Amino acid sequence: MHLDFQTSLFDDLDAEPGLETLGSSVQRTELGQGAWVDLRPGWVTDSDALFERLALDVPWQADRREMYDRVVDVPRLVSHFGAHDLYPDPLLDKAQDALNEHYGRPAAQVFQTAGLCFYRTGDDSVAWHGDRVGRTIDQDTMVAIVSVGAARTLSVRPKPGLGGEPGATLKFPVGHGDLIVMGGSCQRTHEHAVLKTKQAVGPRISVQFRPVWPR
Ligand SMILES: O=C(O)CCC(=O)C(=O)O
Repeated sequence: MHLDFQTSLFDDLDAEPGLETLGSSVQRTELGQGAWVDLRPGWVTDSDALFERLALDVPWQADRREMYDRVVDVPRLVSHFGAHDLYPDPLLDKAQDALNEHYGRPAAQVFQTAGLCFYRTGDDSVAWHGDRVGRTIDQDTMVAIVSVGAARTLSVRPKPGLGGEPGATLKFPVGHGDLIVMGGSCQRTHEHAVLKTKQAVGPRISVQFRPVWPR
């Protein structure tokens, strides 16, 4: 698939991306009902270079999905790497290892898959949802998301009917190497979205690390 994006928006694309520490630089926000969000701004260094590598090297797919009585385009490009797949960039292996070490995951819950989304413009989005990894098991779990490229807002709110302040939406602008981790009951009690925006925004790629869960 040909991707048209302006590399001139970014600088130092020959730099080698790396990872800062996690530790005490991770800031936790409690959401209530046992849900929380951790934020580690700027976790990936030289993240524009990682953006470019992923944009060019990942086998992006334009999916279509049944919605009511129609089949519609999924408004973003996607790619998925399962537990036995080779990740498209060695930095993703390093990031996954660092996350597993930092969060000390039990064997059944180690991060071992990566789902990637490419939001080309403000028209690309993902609607309100809780991830299946949390909906199909009644245990707490974690989804860790690394964002590169331009910042987009990841919104998180309590699920309708599950208590919490109606309209209590928290907004996390994530891009440029930021890490956000949704944990605890977050996938069961809350939902999240990257909503469309009319603002002129650059392209963003997100990498979501998840455990393997029973279907
Ligand atoms: O791009 C993101 O940060 C969120 C992606 C997401 O929620 C999903 O793919 O389920």
